[in-house]
Amino acid sequence: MAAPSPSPSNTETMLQEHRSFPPPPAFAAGAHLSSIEQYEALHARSLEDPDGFWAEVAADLHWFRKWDRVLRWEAPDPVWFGGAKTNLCFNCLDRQVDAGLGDRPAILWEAEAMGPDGAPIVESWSYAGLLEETSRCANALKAMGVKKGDVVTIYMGMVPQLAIAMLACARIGAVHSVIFGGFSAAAIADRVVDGNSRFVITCDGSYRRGRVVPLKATVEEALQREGAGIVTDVLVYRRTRDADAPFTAKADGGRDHDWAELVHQQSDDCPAEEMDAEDPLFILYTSGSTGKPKGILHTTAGYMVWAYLTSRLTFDLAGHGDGPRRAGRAGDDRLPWSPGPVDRQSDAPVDIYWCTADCGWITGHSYIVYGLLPNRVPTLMYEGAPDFPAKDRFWDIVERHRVTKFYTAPTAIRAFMKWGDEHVEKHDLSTLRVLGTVGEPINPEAWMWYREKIGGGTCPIVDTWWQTETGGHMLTPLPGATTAVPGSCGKPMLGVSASVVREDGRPAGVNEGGMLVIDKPWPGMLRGIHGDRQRFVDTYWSAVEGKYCPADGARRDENGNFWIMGRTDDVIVVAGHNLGTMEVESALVAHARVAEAAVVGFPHEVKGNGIAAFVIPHGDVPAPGSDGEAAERDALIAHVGRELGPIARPDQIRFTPALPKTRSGKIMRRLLRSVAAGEEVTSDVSTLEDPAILDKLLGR
Ligand code: 6R9
Repeated sequence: MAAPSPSPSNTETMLQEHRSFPPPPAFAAGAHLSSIEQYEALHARSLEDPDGFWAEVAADLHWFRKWDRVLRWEAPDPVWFGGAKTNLCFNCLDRQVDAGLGDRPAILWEAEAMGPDGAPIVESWSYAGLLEETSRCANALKAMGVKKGDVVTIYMGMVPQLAIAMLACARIGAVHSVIFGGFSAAAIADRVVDGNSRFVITCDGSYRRGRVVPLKATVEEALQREGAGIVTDVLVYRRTRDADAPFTAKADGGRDHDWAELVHQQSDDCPAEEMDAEDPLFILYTSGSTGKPKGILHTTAGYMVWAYLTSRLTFDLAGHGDGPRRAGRAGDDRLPWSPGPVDRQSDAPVDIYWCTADCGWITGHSYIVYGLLPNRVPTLMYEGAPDFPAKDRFWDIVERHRVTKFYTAPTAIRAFMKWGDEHVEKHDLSTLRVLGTVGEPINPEAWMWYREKIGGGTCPIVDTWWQTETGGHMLTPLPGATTAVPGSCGKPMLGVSASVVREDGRPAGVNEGGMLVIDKPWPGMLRGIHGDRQRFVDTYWSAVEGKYCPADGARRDENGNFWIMGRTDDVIVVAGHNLGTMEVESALVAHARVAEAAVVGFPHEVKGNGIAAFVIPHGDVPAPGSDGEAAERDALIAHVGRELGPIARPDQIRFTPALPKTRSGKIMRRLLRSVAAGEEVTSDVSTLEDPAILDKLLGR
């Protein structure tokens, strides 16, 4: 692995970021964690006494049987809450119904299209309503032959039935494998084969910018592929009622079942399976890597506790029946965020939480469904695109639903910036209290825009660093306790010990770039790559003995804040100096003319590597070969030189109307590297959101 080697120049060329934003005092006063001292004390305790700490956290949730031992650790295989029996679906739904909160809103859903009267189509699902439909769906799965431990593939649009399908699997101990509804037939087939999955839940179609995406037809195509014929049963939720969607009923010799028939003829009584703590919960395939997809495995109890706690702290959540905050409770030695017994009469405000991710990604698993429902916080699901029917759709949703906590990706924020402030200014966003970002480094300019334009200049921003593999937040500001710095993902979550090391595994100095490693086990950690033990060990556990290596470059500053420098393979070594692609991108985006930038290295005769920047300008792309283009290029090169030092001056600048992104919003750097190097593009472009972008980049 090409880790950024220690080099003083690394620090010299770092973008200097001096702005910092402590929690607003009024916010901190009412927060679960309200000072840096409190965070530090709890963080120290969580590492010194993990057994005691996690036992207290876990006590907020329901267990059929308590654990014998909190943690048994033999790297890389932890046993968390060994001996315990629990069920995540039970903790999401039954627990709330049993506490008398069954009628409260659990999932709020908004369709992409407006209704015939021009008004938005909204559904509010209560805990009781969800429990009923989930139990029916779980019984339908059983009727199809699904047993505990079977892998069920889910390929759906963002409809409530997607969350219901996930919860139904968790209820009966089936292992779901959710595939993003924008993926191809080949991607489905690969995952079905790798997971040996004989069951699929899908929709006839989904809506995207008013058009129907033919999900069922894509599933059919996938099942024709080699090996994928193992699928015996497909449950189809008819969302679009598209007559073209292929459907051959099982009874007629096909595989298909209609949700409206099979699910709705089931009983709504389906007791939750008592799962062992380490029973598999789900597999989620990570995208972006070449070769065979990696099926990341998460298990029941640890993931549940981790999703619950990280949601609660990062977003400072207040749920139904929580009652007053700790500040209002005298003589109480529970952990400060613990809601304690349900207070049904409580009139304390409840959050309305919205994460704009898709359930096909880990962010949707942990921060739409599994972290929010056990916190009893209404979680909003939106079906469609951010610019449909107009570019203010998100802000319209925030205003109408009175959203208090909002979580999105930097790439979306940069798009909003580019679309113009007028779409934001039309709406009252004053209900917002915490803003989050995830998925890639956020450049300080976008961070400041997010804070000013969306957060009214007051909302704390949480830049959360984590991965599919980590199950939940690992490094993040905590909105009431830590001072946020634009571009930094803050400090380790409670229970997380993180450090930056040199290639030989020894600790890096302050502000010295190196490899990020996680030193100790945490409850939400991956338990393996499905069916590939060796790859699991090689990928994550071999760089530094006994430590988890996420393959991200990072540095830690003098205040203990972490800065992600991009994947370790994104670091460019230019004439012996390490440059994070992120630093150069941030410098470019700080220029008034630049909306978005992506930077990669390319082989350079003299410097080893040169820097190539792909730039989306505000307004028009300058005409290729024109004097105007040359002048703009020179201006940007000089600007980066001023910001970061001469070593960071890009060797190539290419103006482009768009960047190649995966459907999860990550820039496809290997493709840009090929373009910059003037090579033929041989990398797989099947996961690109818009394959036509490649032609634009190549001037075709
Ligand atoms: C949750 C998610 C993981 C990779 C990760 C890192 C990048 C995620 C980030 C971030 C900088 C952040 N990443 N969050 N980089 N700052 N706040 O995105 O999971 O799809 O598995 O991607 O994304 O490089 O290693 P996943």
